[in-house]
Amino acid sequence: MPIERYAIIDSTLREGEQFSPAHFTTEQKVEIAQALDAFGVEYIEVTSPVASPQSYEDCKTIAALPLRAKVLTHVRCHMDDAKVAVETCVDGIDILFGTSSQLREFSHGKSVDQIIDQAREVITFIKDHGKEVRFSSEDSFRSTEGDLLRVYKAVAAMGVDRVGVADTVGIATPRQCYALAHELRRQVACDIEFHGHNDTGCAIANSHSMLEGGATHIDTSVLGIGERNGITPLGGFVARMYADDQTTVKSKYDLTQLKHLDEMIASMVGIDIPFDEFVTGKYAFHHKAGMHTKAIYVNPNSYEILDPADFGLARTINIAHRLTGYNAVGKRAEELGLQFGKDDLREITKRIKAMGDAGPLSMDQLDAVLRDWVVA
Ligand code: HCA
Ligand code: CU
Repeated sequence: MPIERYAIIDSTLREGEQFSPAHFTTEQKVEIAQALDAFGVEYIEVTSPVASPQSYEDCKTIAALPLRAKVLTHVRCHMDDAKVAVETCVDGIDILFGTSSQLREFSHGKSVDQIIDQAREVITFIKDHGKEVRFSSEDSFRSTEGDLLRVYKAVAAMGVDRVGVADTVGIATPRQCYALAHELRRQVACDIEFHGHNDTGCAIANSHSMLEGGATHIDTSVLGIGERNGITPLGGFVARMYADDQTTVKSKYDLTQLKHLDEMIASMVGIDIPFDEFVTGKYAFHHKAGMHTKAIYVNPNSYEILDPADFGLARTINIAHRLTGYNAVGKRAEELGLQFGKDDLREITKRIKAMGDAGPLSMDQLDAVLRDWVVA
């Protein structure tokens, strides 16, 4: 069954700022917010206004931009923070409290009842100011399920718009995510958000499993940037959802903006787009082995579940190497306006493979073999 109802909360301007080399100027933050809005994310989350004086100003600046996306800020579940957050004119406030035994013992030292009481005061205050409110439990997967559900049920009854599950340390598996979302879906009527770190490479799968279990909102960041190695990457998440149901994805988001977003963030934080980045990695649409290229010529869908054209990109068929095939070589000959019989083409392919065995080949070398064959 396709998942139709979901929204993206992009946190490049909050979690992404926690990426070690990230430092966005106000102008860059505005540019990022506008680019995310052009892509079509439903929400943009920005750094807490209490983080620093400039963060306060930037939060107000982003909240005042004419965007389709709703702007959220992210604060601790604390009245001091909530008071500043409502001053910034954001559409909603994401509040965070740790429920795991580690955080209860080593961080804030509060009992579950105290957490609920504190949450009540903060949630009531934010709602009285007419803002959307989400309550999230930091390090959800190392909290005992009983404590976690008690807190979620209590805040749901207080009228939060969303409860948030946070895999703060990237420890969760897709099965655990599905199970928790499924249970939560039975226990609360409000929306359910998931924020997943990628320490063991499960962030996209976990996000997808949460949606399958009944979650409604997924946190992402461009290229996945965030604390440590980051969270669910926007491009990878969108690729996953496209593979499920491309009609919905194409109607929600302008996929042709993805490359620009990835390039912009990579350049702002001073990194290259990783070679294996979803959709925008340099080789994401390269085809090489003869068996693959043969089928791709007939029907690209045979080895592509993402159509590069939908992302404003093009495929590359790499034929100059020893794994090449007769069909690919024939296609190249056609492109060069050269005609060969089957036997000749087989011989030419053999020659190319032998040359490829000796070392890497260039397209020019391959073309030269084809051209010289006519002369010979
Ligand atoms: C952190 C906070 C957070 C918050 C997630 C959320 C996390 O930096 O520890 O509000 O849902 O990963 O828990 O990013
Ligand atoms: Cu996080």
